[in-house]
Amino acid sequence: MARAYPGSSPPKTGYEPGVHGQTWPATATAQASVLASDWVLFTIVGLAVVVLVWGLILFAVTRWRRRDGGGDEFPPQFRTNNPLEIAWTVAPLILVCALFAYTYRAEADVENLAPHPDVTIHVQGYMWGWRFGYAGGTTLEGSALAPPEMVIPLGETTRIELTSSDVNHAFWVPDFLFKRDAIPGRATAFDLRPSKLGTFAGRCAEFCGLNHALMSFSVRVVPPEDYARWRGRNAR
Ligand SMILES: [Cu+2]
Repeated sequence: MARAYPGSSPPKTGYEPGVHGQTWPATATAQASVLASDWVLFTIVGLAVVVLVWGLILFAVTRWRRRDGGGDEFPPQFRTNNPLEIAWTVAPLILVCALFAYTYRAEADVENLAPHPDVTIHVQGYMWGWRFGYAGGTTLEGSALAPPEMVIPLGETTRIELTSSDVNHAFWVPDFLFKRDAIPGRATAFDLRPSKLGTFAGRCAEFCGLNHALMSFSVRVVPPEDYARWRGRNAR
Protein backbone atom coordinates (compact mmCIF):
# COMPACT_ATOMS: atom_id res chain seq x y z
CA MET A 1 0.00 0.00 0.00
CA ALA A 2 1.11 3.53 -0.72
CA ARG A 3 2.06 5.57 2.30
CA ALA A 4 0.68 9.06 2.69
CA TYR A 5 3.25 11.71 1.81
CA PRO A 6 2.48 15.19 3.07
CA GLY A 7 1.31 17.45 0.28
CA SER A 8 1.74 15.10 -2.65
CA SER A 9 1.31 11.55 -3.74
CA PRO A 10 4.48 9.44 -3.71
CA PRO A 11 5.97 8.84 -7.13
CA LYS A 12 5.24 5.33 -8.26
CA THR A 13 8.19 3.06 -8.74
CA GLY A 14 6.56 1.43 -11.74
CA TYR A 15 6.59 -1.97 -10.13
CA GLU A 16 3.60 -1.91 -7.79
CA PRO A 17 2.03 -5.34 -7.56
CA GLY A 18 -1.34 -5.40 -9.25
CA VAL A 19 -0.43 -2.48 -11.47
CA HIS A 20 2.49 -3.82 -13.43
CA GLY A 21 2.29 -7.49 -12.54
CA GLN A 22 0.42 -9.98 -14.67
CA THR A 23 -2.84 -8.05 -14.56
CA TRP A 24 -4.68 -5.48 -16.59
CA PRO A 25 -2.23 -2.77 -17.74
CA ALA A 26 -2.19 0.70 -16.21
CA THR A 27 -3.32 3.59 -18.38
CA ALA A 28 -2.44 7.18 -17.54
CA THR A 29 -2.65 8.65 -21.05
CA ALA A 30 -5.07 8.45 -23.96
CA GLN A 31 -2.32 6.70 -25.94
CA ALA A 32 -1.87 4.12 -23.17
CA SER A 33 -5.60 3.35 -23.23
CA VAL A 34 -5.37 2.51 -26.92
CA LEU A 35 -2.52 0.09 -26.27
CA ALA A 36 -4.25 -1.36 -23.22
CA SER A 37 -7.40 -2.14 -25.20
CA ASP A 38 -5.24 -3.88 -27.79
CA TRP A 39 -3.71 -5.91 -24.97
CA VAL A 40 -7.14 -6.74 -23.55
CA LEU A 41 -8.40 -7.81 -26.98
CA PHE A 42 -5.43 -10.18 -27.41
CA THR A 43 -6.03 -11.60 -23.95
CA ILE A 44 -9.73 -12.23 -24.59
CA VAL A 45 -9.13 -13.79 -28.01
CA GLY A 46 -6.30 -15.91 -26.57
CA LEU A 47 -8.54 -17.16 -23.76
CA ALA A 48 -11.34 -17.95 -26.23
CA VAL A 49 -8.93 -20.04 -28.31
CA VAL A 50 -7.74 -21.85 -25.17
CA VAL A 51 -11.32 -22.65 -24.12
CA LEU A 52 -12.19 -23.90 -27.61
CA VAL A 53 -9.10 -26.12 -27.95
CA TRP A 54 -9.32 -27.53 -24.42
CA GLY A 55 -13.06 -28.05 -24.88
CA LEU A 56 -12.54 -30.06 -28.07
CA ILE A 57 -9.79 -32.12 -26.43
CA LEU A 58 -12.00 -32.80 -23.42
CA PHE A 59 -14.89 -33.75 -25.70
CA ALA A 60 -12.72 -36.16 -27.70
CA VAL A 61 -11.14 -37.90 -24.70
CA THR A 62 -14.45 -38.37 -22.87
CA ARG A 63 -16.61 -39.24 -25.90
CA TRP A 64 -14.23 -41.87 -27.21
CA ARG A 65 -12.66 -43.13 -24.01
CA ARG A 66 -12.42 -46.88 -23.52
CA ARG A 67 -15.45 -47.98 -21.52
CA ASP A 68 -15.67 -50.96 -19.15
CA GLY A 69 -17.21 -53.89 -21.01
CA GLY A 70 -17.85 -51.67 -24.01
CA GLY A 71 -15.43 -53.38 -26.36
CA ASP A 72 -13.02 -51.39 -28.52
CA GLU A 73 -15.04 -48.70 -30.16
CA PHE A 74 -12.94 -46.39 -32.32
CA PRO A 75 -13.94 -42.90 -33.41
CA PRO A 76 -14.62 -42.52 -37.16
CA GLN A 77 -11.36 -43.08 -39.02
CA PHE A 78 -10.72 -40.92 -42.06
CA ARG A 79 -7.74 -39.53 -43.95
CA THR A 80 -9.01 -36.28 -45.35
CA ASN A 81 -11.87 -33.98 -44.61
CA ASN A 82 -11.69 -30.94 -46.82
CA PRO A 83 -14.28 -28.75 -45.08
CA LEU A 84 -12.49 -29.35 -41.73
CA GLU A 85 -9.04 -28.68 -43.22
CA ILE A 86 -10.24 -25.46 -44.78
CA ALA A 87 -11.99 -24.37 -41.58
CA TRP A 88 -8.98 -24.82 -39.33
CA THR A 89 -6.71 -23.09 -41.82
CA VAL A 90 -8.96 -20.17 -42.62
CA ALA A 91 -10.29 -19.44 -39.12
CA PRO A 92 -6.86 -18.83 -37.51
CA LEU A 93 -5.81 -16.88 -40.59
CA ILE A 94 -8.79 -14.55 -40.23
CA LEU A 95 -8.08 -14.20 -36.52
CA VAL A 96 -4.42 -13.31 -37.07
CA CYS A 97 -5.25 -10.83 -39.84
CA ALA A 98 -7.92 -9.17 -37.70
CA LEU A 99 -5.56 -8.85 -34.72
CA PHE A 100 -2.84 -7.52 -37.01
CA ALA A 101 -5.19 -4.90 -38.47
CA TYR A 102 -6.40 -3.83 -35.03
CA THR A 103 -2.83 -3.54 -33.72
CA TYR A 104 -1.74 -1.64 -36.81
CA ARG A 105 -4.50 0.89 -36.21
CA ALA A 106 -3.73 1.10 -32.49
CA GLU A 107 -0.04 1.78 -33.20
CA ALA A 108 -0.96 4.41 -35.77
CA ASP A 109 -3.15 6.09 -33.11
CA VAL A 110 -0.33 6.05 -30.57
CA GLU A 111 2.25 7.36 -33.06
CA ASN A 112 -0.07 9.98 -34.47
CA LEU A 113 1.21 13.54 -33.99
CA ALA A 114 -1.35 16.27 -33.34
CA PRO A 115 -1.13 19.20 -35.80
CA HIS A 116 -1.06 21.76 -32.97
CA PRO A 117 0.21 20.36 -29.65
CA ASP A 118 -0.59 22.46 -26.57
CA VAL A 119 2.85 22.02 -25.02
CA THR A 120 6.19 21.12 -26.60
CA ILE A 121 9.12 19.82 -24.58
CA HIS A 122 12.57 18.99 -25.89
CA VAL A 123 13.81 16.02 -23.94
CA GLN A 124 17.48 15.23 -24.02
CA GLY A 125 19.02 12.16 -22.46
CA TYR A 126 22.67 12.32 -21.47
CA MET A 127 25.09 10.33 -19.33
CA TRP A 128 23.46 10.25 -16.78
CA GLY A 129 20.35 12.30 -16.60
CA TRP A 130 17.57 14.06 -18.44
CA ARG A 131 17.06 17.62 -19.61
CA PHE A 132 13.52 18.92 -20.16
CA GLY A 133 13.50 22.06 -22.31
CA TYR A 134 10.12 23.76 -22.55
CA ALA A 135 9.42 25.76 -25.67
CA GLY A 136 9.72 29.32 -24.37
CA GLY A 137 12.83 28.96 -22.28
CA THR A 138 12.54 26.88 -19.12
CA THR A 139 14.96 23.99 -18.89
CA LEU A 140 14.67 21.51 -16.07
CA GLU A 141 17.60 19.41 -15.07
CA GLY A 142 18.12 17.28 -12.01
CA SER A 143 20.68 15.01 -10.47
CA ALA A 144 20.79 11.40 -9.41
CA LEU A 145 19.59 12.38 -5.92
CA ALA A 146 17.00 14.89 -7.14
CA PRO A 147 15.80 13.63 -10.50
CA PRO A 148 14.06 16.17 -12.73
CA GLU A 149 10.27 16.33 -12.78
CA MET A 150 8.45 17.11 -15.98
CA VAL A 151 5.17 18.95 -15.46
CA ILE A 152 2.42 18.56 -18.06
CA PRO A 153 -1.29 19.47 -18.20
CA LEU A 154 -4.10 16.95 -17.86
CA GLY A 155 -6.17 16.29 -20.99
CA GLU A 156 -3.98 18.40 -23.26
CA THR A 157 -1.51 17.25 -25.87
CA THR A 158 2.16 17.44 -24.96
CA ARG A 159 4.63 16.91 -27.77
CA ILE A 160 7.90 15.32 -26.67
CA GLU A 161 10.84 15.85 -28.99
CA LEU A 162 13.41 13.33 -27.92
CA THR A 163 17.12 13.10 -28.54
CA SER A 164 20.38 12.24 -26.82
CA SER A 165 23.64 14.13 -26.52
CA ASP A 166 25.97 11.13 -26.24
CA VAL A 167 24.87 7.50 -26.39
CA ASN A 168 21.56 5.71 -26.81
CA HIS A 169 19.13 6.11 -23.93
CA ALA A 170 15.43 5.34 -23.76
CA PHE A 171 12.58 7.39 -22.34
CA TRP A 172 10.21 5.11 -20.46
CA VAL A 173 7.19 5.82 -18.27
CA PRO A 174 5.57 2.49 -17.31
CA ASP A 175 2.16 4.05 -16.59
CA PHE A 176 2.11 5.55 -20.07
CA LEU A 177 2.84 2.13 -21.60
CA PHE A 178 5.37 3.95 -23.71
CA LYS A 179 9.08 3.63 -24.37
CA ARG A 180 11.11 5.40 -27.02
CA ASP A 181 14.84 5.34 -27.79
CA ALA A 182 16.77 8.61 -27.46
CA ILE A 183 19.39 8.49 -30.19
CA PRO A 184 22.26 10.97 -30.55
CA GLY A 185 22.05 13.03 -33.72
CA ARG A 186 18.45 12.14 -34.33
CA ALA A 187 15.26 13.69 -32.98
CA THR A 188 12.03 11.75 -32.77
CA ALA A 189 8.68 13.02 -31.61
CA PHE A 190 5.63 11.61 -29.88
CA ASP A 191 2.54 12.96 -28.18
CA LEU A 192 1.20 12.33 -24.69
CA ARG A 193 -2.34 13.19 -23.63
CA PRO A 194 -2.57 12.47 -19.89
CA SER A 195 -5.88 11.14 -18.63
CA LYS A 196 -4.93 10.83 -14.97
CA LEU A 197 -3.60 13.27 -12.39
CA GLY A 198 -0.55 12.19 -10.43
CA THR A 199 3.18 11.75 -10.46
CA PHE A 200 4.50 8.95 -12.61
CA ALA A 201 7.96 7.45 -12.42
CA GLY A 202 10.17 7.39 -15.50
CA ARG A 203 13.37 5.52 -16.23
CA CYS A 204 16.09 5.19 -18.80
CA ALA A 205 15.32 1.84 -20.40
CA GLU A 206 18.49 1.40 -22.44
CA PHE A 207 21.65 0.31 -20.66
CA CYS A 208 23.88 3.29 -21.33
CA GLY A 209 26.83 3.01 -18.96
CA LEU A 210 27.95 2.94 -15.36
CA ASN A 211 25.25 5.15 -13.86
CA HIS A 212 22.41 4.01 -16.07
CA ALA A 213 20.41 2.96 -13.02
CA LEU A 214 20.46 6.54 -11.69
CA MET A 215 18.79 7.96 -14.80
CA SER A 216 15.35 8.37 -13.35
CA PHE A 217 12.84 11.18 -13.71
CA SER A 218 9.18 11.73 -13.05
CA VAL A 219 6.24 13.20 -14.87
CA ARG A 220 3.71 15.21 -12.85
CA VAL A 221 0.31 15.62 -14.44
CA VAL A 222 -1.56 18.66 -13.14
CA PRO A 223 -4.85 20.40 -14.05
CA PRO A 224 -4.41 22.88 -16.94
CA GLU A 225 -4.93 25.90 -14.60
CA ASP A 226 -2.14 24.70 -12.33
CA TYR A 227 0.02 24.12 -15.35
CA ALA A 228 -0.53 27.68 -16.57
CA ARG A 229 0.42 28.99 -13.10
CA TRP A 230 3.50 26.76 -12.98
CA ARG A 231 4.56 27.99 -16.43
CA GLY A 232 4.03 31.58 -15.30
CA ARG A 233 6.43 31.02 -12.43
CA ASN A 234 8.98 29.14 -14.53
CA ALA A 235 8.89 30.90 -17.90
CA ARG A 236 12.38 32.13 -18.54
CU1 LIG B 1 20.54 6.08 -20.16
